[in-house]
Amino acid sequence: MVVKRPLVTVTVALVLGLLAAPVAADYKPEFKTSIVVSEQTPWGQAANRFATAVRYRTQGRINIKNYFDGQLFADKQTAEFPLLQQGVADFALGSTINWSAQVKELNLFALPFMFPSYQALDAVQASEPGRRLFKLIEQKGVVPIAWGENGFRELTNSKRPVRRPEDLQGLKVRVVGIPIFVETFRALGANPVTMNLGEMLAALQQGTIDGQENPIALIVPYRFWSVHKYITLWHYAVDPVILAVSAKTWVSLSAEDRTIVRKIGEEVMAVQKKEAREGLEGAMTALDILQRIYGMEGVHLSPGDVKAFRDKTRPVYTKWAEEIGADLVRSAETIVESAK
Ligand code: X2X
Repeated sequence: MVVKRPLVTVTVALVLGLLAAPVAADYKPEFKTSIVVSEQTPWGQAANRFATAVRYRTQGRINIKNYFDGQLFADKQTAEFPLLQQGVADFALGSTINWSAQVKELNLFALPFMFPSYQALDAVQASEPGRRLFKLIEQKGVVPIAWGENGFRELTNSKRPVRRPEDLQGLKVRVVGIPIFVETFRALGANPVTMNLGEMLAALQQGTIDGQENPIALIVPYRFWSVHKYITLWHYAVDPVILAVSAKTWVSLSAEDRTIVRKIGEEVMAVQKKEAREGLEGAMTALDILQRIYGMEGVHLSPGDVKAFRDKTRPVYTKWAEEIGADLVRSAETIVESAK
């Protein structure tokens, strides 16, 4: 009898374990992924790869449908994160800008002129600040899987080449509706207007705004070149993308499926990051294409030019470093310094 008891316990546990693991029939027929941008962007393509690979590797147990162009949140991009918290969206490939409305520490990436290079960004994401940000997201009911990228945000406009803060004077520039961007553009003398992406695309066609700021990777799919002749390469903010899953969805998956999803997510986002940087390192072929094929005029800033923008926006940086958390910002600054 004494010998048999552990065996019985193991058997019961096994049976319970098997019963507890969800099987295909337990899952809902459709898992939703939220994406603010269109299918033609590097994020959009990554979302398609993720959905296809997850469906294939789970033998159809997890059937993901992608909702592009902010369909799940009706273009109100700062409302994407709550959808993940509620489980209305199961997954998202979301911009840290849009999620900073709920996770204020994500404003780290929007601090003006904080990140000088991809190396500095990668180093911050891979070490303590990056891990802390993932933990903060997780504490809010969303499980981050991997970092991806929209890119360094550059300025385009229809009026004139922008090389100095004075050139921005009075320019009506669309920004995403987060306070740090509004304050940064005001500090530079521009006239920032907040709009969601869909509204901005309409406004660009109607000519009601003079400028906008987005990474080069979005300029071709969104045809910004057809309305804005000038682009200033100033890397004033960076825009990581995070692939994440609602904690509600996560706990509903079997351990086996969670492992599959995590692995595919990491693989897909590593490729996505590479693609988002394609043609942007070294020789800047992406800019060549914008200039030669699409007729844009690029303004490269010298270190002295960047300093003028940096100096003007310093009060915004200082204020937001406090909001984000002095410790987190200091830790990121130290890593940036040594990774430059
Ligand atoms: O709305 C934008 O500018 C975009 C697509 O870059 C973001 O979602 C932050």
